[in-house]
Amino acid sequence: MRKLLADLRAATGPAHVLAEPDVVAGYATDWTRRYAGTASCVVSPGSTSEVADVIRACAAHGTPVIPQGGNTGLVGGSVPAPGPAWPAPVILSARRLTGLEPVDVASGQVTAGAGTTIAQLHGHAAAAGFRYGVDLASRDSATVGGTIATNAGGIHTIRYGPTRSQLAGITAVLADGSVISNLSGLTAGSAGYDLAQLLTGSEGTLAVITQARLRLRDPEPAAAVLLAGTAGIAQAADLLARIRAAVPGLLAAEYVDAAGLALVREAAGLPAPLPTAYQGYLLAELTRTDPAGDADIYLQRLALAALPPDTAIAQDAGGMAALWAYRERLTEAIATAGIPHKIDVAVPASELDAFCAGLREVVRAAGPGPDGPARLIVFGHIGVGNLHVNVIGPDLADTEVDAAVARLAAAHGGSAAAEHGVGRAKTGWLGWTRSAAEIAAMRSVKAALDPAGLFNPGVLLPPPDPAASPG
Ligand code: 2HG
Ligand code: ZN
Repeated sequence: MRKLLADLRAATGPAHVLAEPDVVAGYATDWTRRYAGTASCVVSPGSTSEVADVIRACAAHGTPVIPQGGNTGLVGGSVPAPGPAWPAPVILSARRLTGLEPVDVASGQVTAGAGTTIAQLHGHAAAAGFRYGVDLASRDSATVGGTIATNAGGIHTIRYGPTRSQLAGITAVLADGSVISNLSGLTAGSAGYDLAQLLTGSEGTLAVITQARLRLRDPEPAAAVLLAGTAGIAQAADLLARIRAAVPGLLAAEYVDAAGLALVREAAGLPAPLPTAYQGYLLAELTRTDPAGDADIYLQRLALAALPPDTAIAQDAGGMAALWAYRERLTEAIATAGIPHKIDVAVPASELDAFCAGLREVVRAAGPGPDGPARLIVFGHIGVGNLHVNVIGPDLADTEVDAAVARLAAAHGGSAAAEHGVGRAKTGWLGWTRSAAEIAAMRSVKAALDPAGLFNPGVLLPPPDPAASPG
C-alpha cells in the first residue's frame, strides 16, 4: 500500500493523492447514498500523461481503477464495491482534467477536458454563440468525461440526441498506459473503428477518458415553456404528439406524475402550477427555430395542438424557470423523502400506459415499507420514452422491486437500463435487453482492451456464468 501511494504521489504530486479515510469515503459513496464501497485512496491527475502514469502504477500493483467524474451517477458505476480496505481499488478522479479550449467557430466544435462540468461547457459555448446539446439537472457537477462514459441523455435528447450524438473525438488512456487520441473532429473522417463511440457508454470499463472533441449547436432561443395537466401518461403522450405535429423546434418534453408533483411542491415549497389537479403533467419547451422570425407564431401554432384550457405558458426567462422547477427539482425532492429505489428504463411510446399500469401492481406487490405504503413516483423524458421510476419504502437491500420494474420494461419491448447506464445496479439484468451474442461480443472487447480487468470491475458486465464456461 505504501509503495502504491508513493508511486501515485510521484505521478501527480503529493497534494493530489488523498488517503484520509473520511475523505476517501466521500468519493466512495454515490450521490444517492445507496451505493458505497471501499477505496484505498483518491488520485486526481492533472493531465493525460499523469493519468497514464497513474494507470501504469496501478497496473504494476494489480490495483483496480475506478474512474470518476462528478460522481452524479445513480447506478453505482462511479464508486467501488464494498470490500476489505486492502487491496481496495484506487478512485481516479477526473476533476483536475479541466482544460477547455477556445471554441472552433469554423467547425462549431470545442475540445474539453474530461473534468469540465456540463455547466462550464454551456457557459463557454454560449459565450461563443453556440449551445452544447446535452443538458441535465446535475449540470453543475456532472462532467464531460462522466457523461460520455454513461452516454448521458438529459432533457434535450429529443432534439439533439444523447451524448453519443455530440461526440466528434476523444483522448483516452488504455489499461497498458497507452494513449489513444483523435481530436481532429473530421466529420468526413472514416478510417477504421470509431474508438470514441466505442468508449461512449462503456462506463469506465475500457479506458479513462481525459479529453473530448464535442460538436456544438446553434443557440436557438427559447420560444415558450408550457405545463399542461393530463389524465395520465397516455394522454400526456397524445398531447405531446399533437404539440410535435403543430410546432417545430421541440427542445424538451418531460412528464411528471401526480405523486412527483406533490412531492416537489412539498419539498421545494412551490405553489400549485395549475388551477386544477391532474394525474399527470407534461412540460414542453419550444425553441425558435427561426430566431429572426416572429416569436408569436409559435404560440399561434400551439393552438393547433388543442392544449387543455388551463395550460400554463411562459415566455419570459423567470416564468420558464418557474415551470421547469417542478421537473428539475424532483430528484432532490425525492432525496428528502428517503433513499429511493431508482429504476431508469426506456419504454416504447405505445406501451407507456400499459407499463405504468403494471408498475402500480409491481409496487403494490412489493408491500409497504417501515413507514407505510411504498411511494411510487414516475417522471422523465417522455419525448424519448425514458422514464425514471422511483420507489420509496421497500428495504434497500432487497432489489426485488428494482428487478421487477426492469423486467416489466423489458416485457413491454423496452430497455432495463436507459440513460443512467448499467453501473453495478443492473449487471444481472443486461441479458433482458441485450442478446447472448451481444454480451459475448462485449466481453471480447473488454478482454482485448483490459485483459487484467483493471478498470471498474463489477460494472456493466455481469460476472461470467461458470456453468457456461468449457472448463
Ligand atoms: C433526471 O432526469 C435525472 O432528472 C435523475 O436523470 C432521475 O432522479 C432520477 O431518478
Ligand atoms: Zn433523466
